[in-house]
Amino acid sequence: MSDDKIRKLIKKTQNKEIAGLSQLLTQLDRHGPKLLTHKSLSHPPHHSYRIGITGPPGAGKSTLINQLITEFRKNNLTVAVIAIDPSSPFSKGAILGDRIRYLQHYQDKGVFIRSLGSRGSLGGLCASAYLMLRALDNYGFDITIIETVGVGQSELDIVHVADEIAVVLVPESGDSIQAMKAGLLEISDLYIVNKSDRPGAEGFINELKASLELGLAYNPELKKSKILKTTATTGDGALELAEELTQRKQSLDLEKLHKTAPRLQAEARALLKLQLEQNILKQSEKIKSVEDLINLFKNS
Ligand SMILES: Nc1nc2c(ncn2[C@@H]2O[C@H](COP(=O)(O)OP(=O)(O)OP(=O)(O)O)[C@@H](O)[C@H]2O)c(=O)[nH]1
Ligand SMILES: [Mg+2]
Repeated sequence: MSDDKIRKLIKKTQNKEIAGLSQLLTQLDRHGPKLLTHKSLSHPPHHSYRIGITGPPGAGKSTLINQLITEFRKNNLTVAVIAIDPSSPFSKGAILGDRIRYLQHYQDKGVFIRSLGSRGSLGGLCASAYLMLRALDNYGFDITIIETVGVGQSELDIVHVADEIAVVLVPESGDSIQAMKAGLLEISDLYIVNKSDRPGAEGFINELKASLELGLAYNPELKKSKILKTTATTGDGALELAEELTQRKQSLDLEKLHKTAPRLQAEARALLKLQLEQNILKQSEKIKSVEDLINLFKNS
């Protein structure tokens, strides 16, 4: 696609045409980081408040995000959601499940929802996610929510993308210990104890508080994070969560934050990995015989 056509898509996106945004995302997926030469993509005109929602599988992240969207929309804030699915055989089901979960918002022009596979990203967030964030900033969403499954070190790149990170936990035995192991406690700005309709919620919150205090005693550099209680299925606690997040936004300089070196470096890593993977694929496809294979490495 010519530069001129890309410029037109960017213009459409900035005019808040969803069709333009969708086409721009397709082009970003096709042409990748090359398109960063377009000034609107390298220096977006707007900076969306990026909220990372992470936590163990099945903690209720998507259900909670659905409720959060409702709360933000009441205040006329526009919301984009990027749900990053780990590339498991189940992820297709998860995407379908999310479609159903978010159904009530699909007709709403102020809401944009996309699921992304984390496939091919060698851990960490994929290149598409970073490019998508730049496109969303051109559209001018007030808020972008990024859902990731916090299952291990490889997912912790969320820390270089989100302005605020909420870790969702549930009152099931060992969950806080699991979170600690996965490194979630180090990155969390806010804890959400979801499924608080379940027995043991209060006990779990006390346990979590104790773990956090213990963690702080060992490492005073850890953030002092607030704990909020929600029941995503009924929406209990969603208003308080939305208010807390909106309030935190006030003190942030989003543009400055989005341009800090660690953020740009994480983006560079993802984009470089993508290029490398494409290169590997291109070279490997040329191999048709053992001789080709030998020749490939003769000079290395
Ligand atoms: N009892 C109860 N169930 C809940 C609550 N929140 C979510 N659930 C249920 O928990 C299940 C998982 O919810 P999801 O929102 O898909 O969880 P998730 O964290 O997005 O899951 P993955 O994206 O697959 O990691 C669903 O069956 C929800 O209906 C809650 O507050 N209470
Ligand atoms: Mg989910």
